[in-house]
Amino acid sequence: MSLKEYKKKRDFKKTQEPGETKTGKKLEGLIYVIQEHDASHLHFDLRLEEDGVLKSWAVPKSPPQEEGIRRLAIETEDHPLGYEDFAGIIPKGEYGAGKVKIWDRGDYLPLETTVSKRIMEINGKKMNGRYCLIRLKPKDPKDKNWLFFKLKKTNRKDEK
Ligand SMILES: [Mn+2]
Repeated sequence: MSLKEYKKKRDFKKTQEPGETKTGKKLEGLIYVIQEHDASHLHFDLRLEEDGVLKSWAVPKSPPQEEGIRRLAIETEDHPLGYEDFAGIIPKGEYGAGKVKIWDRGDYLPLETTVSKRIMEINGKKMNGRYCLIRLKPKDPKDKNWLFFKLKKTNRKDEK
């Protein structure tokens, strides 16, 4: 987990994005946020707190609010904690230039975490329930393409 790539891509004299991990008040759960990013292509940046950074995926289409919708999610560089509060304009000419809005936020509970798979309970306003992120080629940890979808609600009787 490193912010090297994140820092290399940005000029913090020009962009308002945070340069460092913001320390201070910590929310109860692990951070979950989706930022709508109107860059060269409109996309949605899913970020999940993990090991002191925000793991990040860019979702080119609207996030899967219902079961049965599968979205491509492209793994991107780790972002610093505190980035979940960022909304604003990244200036022209800078990396990711365009408008960033917070689309949804809340917290999440990891249920299963492996190199190529995440199952979690997301508690947001727009996204709620169990979700899965799975690498398209699970045997290739360098592959950046993941699938993101909502899992079926489990009935209590199935959990026995
Ligand atoms: Mn983005």
